[in-house]
Amino acid sequence: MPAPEKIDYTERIPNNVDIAQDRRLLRALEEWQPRFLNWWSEMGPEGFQAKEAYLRTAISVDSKGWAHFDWVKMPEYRWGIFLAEPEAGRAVNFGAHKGQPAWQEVPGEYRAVLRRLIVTQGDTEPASVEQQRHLGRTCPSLYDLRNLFQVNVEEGRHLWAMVYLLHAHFGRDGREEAEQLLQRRSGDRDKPRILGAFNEKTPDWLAYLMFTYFTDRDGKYQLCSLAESGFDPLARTCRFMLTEEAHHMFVGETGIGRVVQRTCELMREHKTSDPGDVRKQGGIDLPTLQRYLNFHYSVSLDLFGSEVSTNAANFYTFGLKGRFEETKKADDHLLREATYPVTRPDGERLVTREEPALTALNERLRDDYIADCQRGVDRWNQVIRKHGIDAELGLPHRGFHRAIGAFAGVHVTPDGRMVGEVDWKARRDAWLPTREDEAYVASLMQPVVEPGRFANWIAAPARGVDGKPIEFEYVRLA
Ligand code: BYC
Repeated sequence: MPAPEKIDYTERIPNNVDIAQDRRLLRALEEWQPRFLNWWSEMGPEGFQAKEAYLRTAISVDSKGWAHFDWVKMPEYRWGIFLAEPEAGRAVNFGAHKGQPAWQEVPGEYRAVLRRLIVTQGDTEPASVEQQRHLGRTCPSLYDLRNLFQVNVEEGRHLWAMVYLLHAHFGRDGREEAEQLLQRRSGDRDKPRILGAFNEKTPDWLAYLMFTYFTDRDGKYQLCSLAESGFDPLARTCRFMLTEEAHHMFVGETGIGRVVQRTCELMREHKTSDPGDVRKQGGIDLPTLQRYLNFHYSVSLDLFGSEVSTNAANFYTFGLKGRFEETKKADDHLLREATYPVTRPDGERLVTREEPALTALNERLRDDYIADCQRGVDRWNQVIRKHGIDAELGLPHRGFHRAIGAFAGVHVTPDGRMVGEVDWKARRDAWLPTREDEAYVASLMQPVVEPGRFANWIAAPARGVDGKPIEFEYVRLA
């Protein structure tokens, strides 16, 4: 039997949970595997399945060097099942079962709720691969192409992570849900993905970089909350997924940073602050960047659910989904008496009121997320300042362009004023990407595949991957 932190690659399905011991589970997963591969060949990166990419694979789940880099054709990537090491004596750390030993099996009374949470999480993973499948054809460099493929194979692995839980712990229902995860399609009218942002298009690389910054960051906060779960297999799965998620957000933060840098270089070189001039030079002007940011941030805010949610209160009280850094918080971890401030529209105004902390848990997580988003924006603004340019990017108000929760159906400006339909329509194009912006950005999406070269609209990264030079041939296209 392998040491728990080691991953066994001699198995058909690499894993560190000794699935071979459970014949039924092994058989179920081995039946699902070819269906996953069919889905991957149909919906995974278009046009690159036979190419070798320099990708990282997990070899061990301990903190020291879990990654191994090698040349891989994506369909041969060793997708598998990796859970973080078990924590001896782990307990349920919050909610009504606080203090009881963490569950190794699904508590019968929470079966349906837990399944729903796992399915919702699982559904986002293949969705993002579907959204990004066409991007390879317009990559700004081989470095970026490689990072895209790394993100895609890891989202595929995250699907495996949730499918393992469904198969191992939810019997026949779980197997049916695992099948449905391969049947739904991002943006499909009849069989859409579950959450809003995962049915939006990712039409170009700017949208993709915004997605990896803002939407993958929702992933981080949701996974952190699920990593606190009293259902131990879910907690351990999410803890390992978070190590992979960090790379996706790195791609977004440094990617947008490089776009900002290139824009500033063009502005300086051509002594201009006129967006039209930046476009003439083939760059992405700051107002367009701000509009893309506004869109991706607002659809990602929606992913946290309603401000006041009894679902969220139940997830917490049942011990299934905690707060961000639950165990670091110094309170009773029950939240029966506590309150939390929530801002919502009330008539013509936005009003902040104390709400029961339990029902305000989605909003609290959204607040943690907003503070984290701001940190990256601050870093992008430093790049702008370093170029001596008097401009700033900013996060719009939380109520801006929302479709879920209390702000759905009202209009809030980026600076947080409630306005009517007429004002909204008159200003919409200043705040959200227009058809014309999208057409312009699309016109920039010409593939650059010569090692070490980058499209004109994005700067080179500070360093390459795995200590390799920037001009390394990260994907072998020949
Ligand atoms: N779109 O009480 P409410 C990631 C539904 S991203 C459509 O407001 P609740 C990744 C909701 O399902 C992280 N529907 O919300 C990133 C509910 O329906 P039911 C993904 C929505 O339940 C990049 C109803 O509205 N993980 O990993 O407290 C690349 C009322 O719900 C939306 C998770 O989301 C929406 N935006 O919270 C790859 C974690 N929002 O049940 C991957 C698991 C709400 O009444 N999911 N609804 O039919 C959850 O924790 C919760 O389901 C949510 C919603 C936070 C999403």
